[in-house]
Amino acid sequence: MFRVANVEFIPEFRQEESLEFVSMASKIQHVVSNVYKTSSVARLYKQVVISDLSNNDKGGVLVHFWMVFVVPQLKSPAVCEECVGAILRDSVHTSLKNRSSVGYLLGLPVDIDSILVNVVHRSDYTSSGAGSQCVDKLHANLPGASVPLNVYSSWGGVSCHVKLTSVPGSLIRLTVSAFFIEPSDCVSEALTVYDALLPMRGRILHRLCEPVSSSFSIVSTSNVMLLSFRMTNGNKNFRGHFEAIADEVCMSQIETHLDPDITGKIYSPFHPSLLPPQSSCTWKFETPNAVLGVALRFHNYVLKAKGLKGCEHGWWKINEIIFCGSYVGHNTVFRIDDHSPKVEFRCSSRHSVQPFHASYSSYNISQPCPESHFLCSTGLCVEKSRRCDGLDDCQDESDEVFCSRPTKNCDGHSPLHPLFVCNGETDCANGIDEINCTQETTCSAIRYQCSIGSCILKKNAKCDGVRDCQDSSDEADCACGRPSVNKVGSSTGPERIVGGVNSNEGEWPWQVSLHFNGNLYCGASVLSSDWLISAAHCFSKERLSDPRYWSAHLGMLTQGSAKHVAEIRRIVVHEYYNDYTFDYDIALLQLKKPWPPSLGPLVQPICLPSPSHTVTDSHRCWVTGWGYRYEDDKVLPSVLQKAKVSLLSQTDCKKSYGPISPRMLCAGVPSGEQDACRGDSGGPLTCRAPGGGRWFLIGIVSWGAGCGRPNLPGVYTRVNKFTSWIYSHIS
Ligand code: 4AZ
Repeated sequence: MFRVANVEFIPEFRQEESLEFVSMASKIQHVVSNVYKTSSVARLYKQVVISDLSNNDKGGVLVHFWMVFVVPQLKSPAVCEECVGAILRDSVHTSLKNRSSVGYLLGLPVDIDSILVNVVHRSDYTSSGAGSQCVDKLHANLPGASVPLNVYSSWGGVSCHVKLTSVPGSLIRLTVSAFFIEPSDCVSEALTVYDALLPMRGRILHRLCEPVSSSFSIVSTSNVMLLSFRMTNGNKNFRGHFEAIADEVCMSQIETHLDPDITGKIYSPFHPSLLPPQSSCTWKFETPNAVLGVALRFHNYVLKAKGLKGCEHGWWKINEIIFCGSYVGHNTVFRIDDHSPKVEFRCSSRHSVQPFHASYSSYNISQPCPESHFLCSTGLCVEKSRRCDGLDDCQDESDEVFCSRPTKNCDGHSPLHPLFVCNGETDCANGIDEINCTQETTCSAIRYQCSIGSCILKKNAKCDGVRDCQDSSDEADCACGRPSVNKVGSSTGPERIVGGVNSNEGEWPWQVSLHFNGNLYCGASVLSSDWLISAAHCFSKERLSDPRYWSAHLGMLTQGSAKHVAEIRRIVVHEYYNDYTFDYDIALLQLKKPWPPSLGPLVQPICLPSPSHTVTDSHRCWVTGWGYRYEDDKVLPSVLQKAKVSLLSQTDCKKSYGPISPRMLCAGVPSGEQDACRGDSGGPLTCRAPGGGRWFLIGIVSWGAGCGRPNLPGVYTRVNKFTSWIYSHIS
């Protein structure tokens, strides 16, 4: 698109059929055509179509157009996005004298700064152009007046484009009240919202591929928006509305109260709408006196000092120091030890992101937490008595690291440390740590919760072959984690991989090899007949998130000999996954079709641990995969490798890597000899209780410093932190 200056916008320009549109469009078409027909890509250029004329508050007319280039594969570098844009830009003759950005493009006054050329998928432009099944244009004339917008698939709409415009200077807020579709690959059923009038790839505000039942809204960065609907036949529909809204200047002066219990709130721009791709805010705080600072309590967001990498979810400048924001699944408190700080927030992301808010209050700089409280790294204050009690009160385990090993009070005079209670291992010679384990007790993260809601002390009650819950729920859904072949430990091949050996057929029936474009890319594990679990980082880049490129090889020992190859319907990446820190590195994959039950012995789900599941020293843990055997290996093994590893405490893991999140778990051996490596990512770390218990998925291969290095263990996603997230998607 570009802006033509010195032309007055008239409402007729909104109608493609009007004489005014046709006359203006043909003039522009002629100019653009001439530019490309006399350019270096003349032979590849086919046509230009002016699709829309709109106006913004800069004056003149914004021209939205698409062009077709037919490009033999060999010549594709000549028609890159930047090159095609540069041809147009270079053809605009500007005069250095009048310092304006408007120049002349074959006589047409064009604003050179407004030129934007974006590559579009062929399938996207055909549906917006002549071949489209429905194109609708809606205009919001009055700020604040809501325009209803409903789309049904019985329109026959396999693909429908709805173009929204609003008065110049305003923005568009789209509210999605409900969207009923079949969750799938994000291609056949999806709503893509563009920050443009054409489906420009670089201008996607938001993409909806899952059904929506609670309302939310999206704000554009100008007065245009395009909705691209794809719905298959059936009872699919969209309900919502849009309106023109005024741009927001997010800036305020805030005086906090003397009483720290009196709070106020700050919000991300356009809250509770999603945060638009380019946004900024400035808050200037003032506390009643110099001994009071400002505390910001976020609901699911955290500020951390900026590291070497950039900031993914917001950039904060607080009294000239830079912090990065990211989303987390818990509260955090950020304290600024200054009585009049200036807090600047800036976000420039590719898409709209989740909104955030924080409550602010004064706090006593010399004593952030009340008497007898401990200050967590998350900024929360917890009672000192909760330090080293085995429970993650701080939400980041900062109250549970660097604890001395608890003493065993086996004499029965003082309470036993929760670590020893009912963990399946006799820690006290008199056995008192393992008695009355099925008695009902108050619930907490370290206790097993039965389906009826009551909790018992036995940590690993799930699928252990003993009915512990009154409702027997601990022994339901236990067709998992029991391979028919059980020869773990026997070596059937030469020592190789990072300290691994060849596995046996049927030994790891939940192991999956995930292939991207036909090549091994990651591992995964079978959770059920149609769900797999893997690591989010396997799918984090644009093409990697498209399920159509992936296939899952099940029941396989040697590459190429899978018992079953499955296609993927959809990929669910955790919403808090952080590409910089690898926090929340977990993803679920739904298969297009369930694998046949006849694969039974060679394909089988792994058991999911309950949140209270605890791995003790007597458990045996193995990591498996077809990844590299040395850090700088060049060839992948063809036979599935297995390596025995031990779990490290969070304290020891931090000694190697510094800050790691509670969602991470380290495993390895001190020498480093046994480890996971590139290609193993997403695959399982499974552990089993002694005495023929079932295998549980304890970790997902995530990251590490190199492979097989001493004192640098492999880092895994801690699966029992995600039990309810997993069930919320797969059941
Ligand atoms: C990787 O690049 C990777 N040594 C996986 C695991 C480890 C290192 C790297 C752990 O996928």
